[in-house]
Amino acid sequence: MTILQLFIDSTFSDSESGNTRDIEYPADSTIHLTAAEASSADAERAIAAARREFDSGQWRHTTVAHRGDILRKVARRLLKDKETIARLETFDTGKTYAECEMDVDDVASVFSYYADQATASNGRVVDPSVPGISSKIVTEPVGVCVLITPWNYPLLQASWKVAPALLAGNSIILKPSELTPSTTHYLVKVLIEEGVEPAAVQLLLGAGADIGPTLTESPDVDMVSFTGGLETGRTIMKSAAGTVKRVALELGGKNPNVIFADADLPAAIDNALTAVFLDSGQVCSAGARLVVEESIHDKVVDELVRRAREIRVGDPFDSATETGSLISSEHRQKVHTYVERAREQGATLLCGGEIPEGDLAKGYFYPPTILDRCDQSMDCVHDESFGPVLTVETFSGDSDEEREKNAIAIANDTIYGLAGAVWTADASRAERVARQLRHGTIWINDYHPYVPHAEWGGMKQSGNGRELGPTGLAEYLEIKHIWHNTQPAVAGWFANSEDASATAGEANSGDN
Ligand code: TXE
Repeated sequence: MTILQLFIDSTFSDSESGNTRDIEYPADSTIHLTAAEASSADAERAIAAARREFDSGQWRHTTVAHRGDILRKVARRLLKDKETIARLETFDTGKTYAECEMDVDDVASVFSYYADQATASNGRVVDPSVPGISSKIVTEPVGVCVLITPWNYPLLQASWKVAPALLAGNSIILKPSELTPSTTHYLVKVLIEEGVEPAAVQLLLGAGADIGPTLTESPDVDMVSFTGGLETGRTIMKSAAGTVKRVALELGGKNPNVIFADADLPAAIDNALTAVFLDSGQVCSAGARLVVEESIHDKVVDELVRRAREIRVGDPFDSATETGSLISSEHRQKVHTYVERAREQGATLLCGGEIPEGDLAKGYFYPPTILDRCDQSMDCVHDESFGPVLTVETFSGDSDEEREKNAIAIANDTIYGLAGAVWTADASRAERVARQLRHGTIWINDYHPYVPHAEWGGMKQSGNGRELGPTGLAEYLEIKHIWHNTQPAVAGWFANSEDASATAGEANSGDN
């Protein structure tokens, strides 16, 4: 069986301890791969190698155009290897092969987008209006960047960090989820083969909790960019505080999908299904909270239930399958516990909510589940269950203004702030609501699309910083102001400055 190795100091190797981890195919719980399990000693070696490369190596001194060219080659190569990569991703995640193929397209677009950014100038000249002064703002790479990614979109999440970090000239240490190492390992090989300086890339595999503190506390690491759960994000932020390193966090969401009575209902209902059940709900921006106007509740919910029951859950490689399995037995249990607790707390289960038996019993499948008559007192409404579970809340009011105000209040009633949507035929209401929702991405009459050109990230406890777009590159750049006095002169601030000037004058004439 293949053993995936770490990549440290330009060499693929086992971990120092020799420890390994078996990787499951979540759709049938068989082991399909073994991966090296990094220890703190491996993390120390990776940090030292990355530091050495950044302080005295070549990558940061190559031209940005050169680095952009390499990113473009990486994009082309990923598309060429799409089938292989999509298979690896399916085996690691249990999501459908069709979705994994689309993910590779998205990953290639991210590399292409940042390749294009190589021509965008980040510097600027400042005119301080002082004779003899040249003043300019330049950008430089941040340094050694630790990039920690989760299991739901393994390669895509990696690409959002790797492409801008490398374009900026940083040294990177990649740490994918211990559950889904394959495609990130593949990416590292592609990066090296397509021309990235090997010393600028380190790959650590294994559990984050074990090597995390070594990475996040190290004074030799300048930045941590993390995508994952809220609790882990809090831990990382605290442990990075000791060295005041730059931290970028994307910590998921509890995203409201608001439907007003005047919306195009067939479109709203169809998209509400994709919003929450795509990739079995294991999506940070999943529209897991339906916030629907009371007057259309029955119509919308009846249709959602009918359609949810028809969603084909099963073999990820079968082209008829619409959604695959959850990532692990542990995660499925977590999702199921949220559903059971919601029922105890008063929610009405309309469909799903049972761990499947029969053909699906070998894998970690969970059916599309809808919980009606929910409110904020229920754990499944305020916590991220991260599974195929839709909670339904309603809003009403005596006037248009009151209904709008109530919908906004419910949609904002969460500690998270990643994404949300509003469905209405009234364009001015759509704009008003969109501006008042405290979430980093708002879709109007749509759900889920994103483009690499547009920033992605969260408000409130969904994190800080932004990925994608120009801001996604700025995260990996330091800004430096260079003030150049081309006619240096005595400043004359302190009392003996005239003497200093005279002394300097004498010295100068002596020289002559
Ligand atoms: O994530 P973790 P888990 C949410 C979702 C899910 C919950 C927990 O609600 O149920 O998080 O999932 C590494 N220092 N999201 O436990 O632990 C870990 O190895 C440094 C939302 O799988 O956050 C992996 O590489 N790193 C999310 C990465 O962190 C540490 C996507 C994410 O794992 C670490 C996935 C530590 N102390 C889950 N502990 C999103 N925002 O899209 C763990 N890691």
